[in-house]
Amino acid sequence: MKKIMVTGALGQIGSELTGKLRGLYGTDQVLATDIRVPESGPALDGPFEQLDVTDGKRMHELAKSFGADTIIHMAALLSATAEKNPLFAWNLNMGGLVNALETARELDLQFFTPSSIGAFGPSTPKKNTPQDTIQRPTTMYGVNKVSGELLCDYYFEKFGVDTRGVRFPGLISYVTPPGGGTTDYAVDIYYKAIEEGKYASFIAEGTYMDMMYMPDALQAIVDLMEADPSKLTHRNAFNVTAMSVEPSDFEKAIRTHIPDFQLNYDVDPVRQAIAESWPDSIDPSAAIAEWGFQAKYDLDKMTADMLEKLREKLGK
Ligand code: VAH
Repeated sequence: MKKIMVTGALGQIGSELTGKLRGLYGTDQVLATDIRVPESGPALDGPFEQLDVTDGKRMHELAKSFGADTIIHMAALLSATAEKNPLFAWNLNMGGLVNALETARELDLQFFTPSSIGAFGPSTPKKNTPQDTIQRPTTMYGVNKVSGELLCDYYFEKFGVDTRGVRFPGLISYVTPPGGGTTDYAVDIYYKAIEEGKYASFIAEGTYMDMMYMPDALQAIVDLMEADPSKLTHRNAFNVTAMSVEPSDFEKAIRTHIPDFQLNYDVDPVRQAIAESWPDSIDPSAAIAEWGFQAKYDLDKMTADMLEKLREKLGK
């Protein structure tokens, strides 16, 4: 991985991943692309091109002219947004993925795209969900993720494309507010704790989901992509997680910094139903064994860092 093209580089993961990759491999070694064109911001600190990932021809041309040896495909609609417009989500999520896989095949690129705990469904074992288990998701996002996992394995087996991926849990970050996710309550809660001292969660108390702090997610992508391929039994996609938490766990952690913080509930039935269809906790042992996955942030360490960084960002 030396010359990397990133799609979805203005998204929640892509925006921070671009900066991390440029720090590791060199600013001019990372081409950031997104359908939006920023007027300013870190994406413009290095090569940037506008790209709609449903335009396969342009994607191929950009990767070729940049001289990429790797494509990291991050552009996709998240779970709640996808449920509002499922056919559009299918066309964007799957059309973009096929274009990225075809670009990787045609130009012999290493390939990464994330799957998600959303790739599991109600019939999946909910606790300590195994790496290999039943996957019958009940959301369009989940259907996209399972289809994507299978397609990425197919491109590895059939065409020898070096595809790799992880099943991300909910990701928490202070840089780019997420949009359209079911786990976004876990980001919103920190902003509102600082701004208002209270938060009404759209996910019900007692609803466990896996979560991870963004620095651990970014390191997982780099570690997997740099891993010795002979050690990989799995490829698409490894379970990774740092914690299994529910809203009141965040309340307790935030109160150690903001004692008067109040958590209330205003449950969104759509996102609650999505959350209830996902595992409570997943088993990351394959990622640990095959490429040394290791999360460094637990809930308390993440909370301290999130609140510190958000206070700086919000000027509070
Ligand atoms: C979502 N943040 O909520 C994403 C993620 C596991 C959740 O896929 O849709």
